[in-house]
Amino acid sequence: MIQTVAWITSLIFMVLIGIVFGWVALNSTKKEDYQPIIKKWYKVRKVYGIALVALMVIVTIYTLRDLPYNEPVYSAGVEPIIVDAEVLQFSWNISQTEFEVGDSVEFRVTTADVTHGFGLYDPDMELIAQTQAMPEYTNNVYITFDEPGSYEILCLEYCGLGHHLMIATLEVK
Ligand SMILES: [Cu+2]
Repeated sequence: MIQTVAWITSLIFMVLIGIVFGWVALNSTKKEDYQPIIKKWYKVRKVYGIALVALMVIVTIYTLRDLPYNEPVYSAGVEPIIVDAEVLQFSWNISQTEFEVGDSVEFRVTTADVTHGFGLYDPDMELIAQTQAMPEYTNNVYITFDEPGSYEILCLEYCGLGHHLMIATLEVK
């Protein structure tokens, strides 16, 4: 959803900028007294600048208030199932791989050797959660399974020759 909005917004702004550039190019050969035009457009620029700063402040406040992003996505009071996910070149060691729809899970991700990437994919192979698997450090990933099927965990960081073999499957019934 947010990607679609960003994509459409970018497209609209690209078209607008294109129109302005075209307009300037087409009108650049006309000889005119520029003083009144300059005055008028300086005013427009000032209003545009202030509006842009105001918009940036609002968007910044709105998007930063959810920080830190790594908060549990399930409601408060829910006891998650703790799942240890330890990585080792080139396999996953997941303490539990079968779940039920509605289960809230907290993955505790770490690695016994080099850095890996923990990427959780839903049955449509869309990435729904990810974190870094780091030596001597545990990163938590929170997820609620709301759809049955086979979920896959893939390594998102190239970690050696067997990197592509690092696939673990979770079953959600
Ligand atoms: Cu890896």
